[in-house]
Amino acid sequence: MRLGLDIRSDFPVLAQQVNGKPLVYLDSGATAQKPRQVLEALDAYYRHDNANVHRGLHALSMRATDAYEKARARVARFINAADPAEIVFTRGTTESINLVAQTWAAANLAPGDEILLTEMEHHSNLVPWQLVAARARAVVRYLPVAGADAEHGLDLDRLDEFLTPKTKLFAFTHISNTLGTVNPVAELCRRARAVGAITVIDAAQSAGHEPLDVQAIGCDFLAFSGHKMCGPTGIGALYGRKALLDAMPPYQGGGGMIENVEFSGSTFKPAPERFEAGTPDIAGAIGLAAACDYLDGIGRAAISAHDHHLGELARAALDELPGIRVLGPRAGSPRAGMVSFAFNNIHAHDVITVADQQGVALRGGHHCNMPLMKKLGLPSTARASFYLYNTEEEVAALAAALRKVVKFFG
Ligand code: 7TS
Repeated sequence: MRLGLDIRSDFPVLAQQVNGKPLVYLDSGATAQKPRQVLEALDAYYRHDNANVHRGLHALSMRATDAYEKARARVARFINAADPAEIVFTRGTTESINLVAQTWAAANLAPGDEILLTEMEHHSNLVPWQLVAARARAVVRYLPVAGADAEHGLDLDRLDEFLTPKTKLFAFTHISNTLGTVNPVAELCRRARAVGAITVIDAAQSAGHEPLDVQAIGCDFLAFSGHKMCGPTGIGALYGRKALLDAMPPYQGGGGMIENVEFSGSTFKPAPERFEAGTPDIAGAIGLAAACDYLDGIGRAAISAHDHHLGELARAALDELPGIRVLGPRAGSPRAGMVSFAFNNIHAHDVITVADQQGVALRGGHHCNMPLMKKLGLPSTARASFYLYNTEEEVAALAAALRKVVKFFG
């Protein structure tokens, strides 16, 4: 199976015109489109099996419970977790990271302890740590991104300066949603282990794009969102090593997470139920499992190669344009399937509006990376992000749309 054109018929939303032009959807970094296999799984669940889980003994409830727990096992397999109980269903990356911050970090941080992040973190892997650090009087430090004209990778030469025995937790993104940088996650986990720090990987941009094996990577926690990997919105997962999850206090209280409740107090189930208070997103979990099946049916190594190829092509095409600054790794260095760029004297919002008139969907703004954008001296950038359904022709359409931008404003 060839990616790009050959699989576009799986994605009904792509077969439309926008502003009189064929839709060129280059915003999968924000959210990915959904194949009919995922839409059908959602529809079938609601049509035939809808019931609450873990509660009823009737046939539909048992079917729903079985499908929900099978979805957990499917997600575990997707990232090669040793045990399905290491998968907590959440609303997505943001909630997964907040869960670790509110539970593991709150219970384990003492005044003066350090949390290490990097300068390329999305706000959802930054603000939760600031909140918990303020409460615990812990210190947040940031591993720098190498200077503006360098490769836009992490400054690994300085890692020893930042990752020390004071570091209790090191949280970092696998792929930067602004720069497209791919970080060496296994190496970062190994270095963190050497100083006794817990690791949290933000896999929002990588889970649906790269082969992921949490055991080989050696992380303690890993967070991702279903909607960025062809699954539904409102569902995601937190992977956590079982021993760590079982030692963490609950996140939210409610039905489904308790063992026994007295007026005087309650006891809690082990992980993962302990962290899933209330009725979960049952359909979402089933849809996420269908997305895992879909992506693994194609193969994430093939998806990754396809994305990277389009990212490289886009970078080369953009480099030809006058007055443009392209962020991220230089040609030849690992680059995920996305390119952020800024024109001198043309605001990103104008770029996106003109591109939209050509049917090309881009994202613009600070990409929830405000501190990084300030460091780079840019108020905003435009970003094209690619996925398995995009084609080389769409890279050409992007370049053509941007030539129009330059002509119009230049
Ligand atoms: N981490 C990274 C690296 C991300 O790119 C995003 C979302 C998140 C965390 C948060 O994921 P959520 O599903 O919990 O919202 N990034 C983007 C983006 O680049 N454009 O829109 C959302």
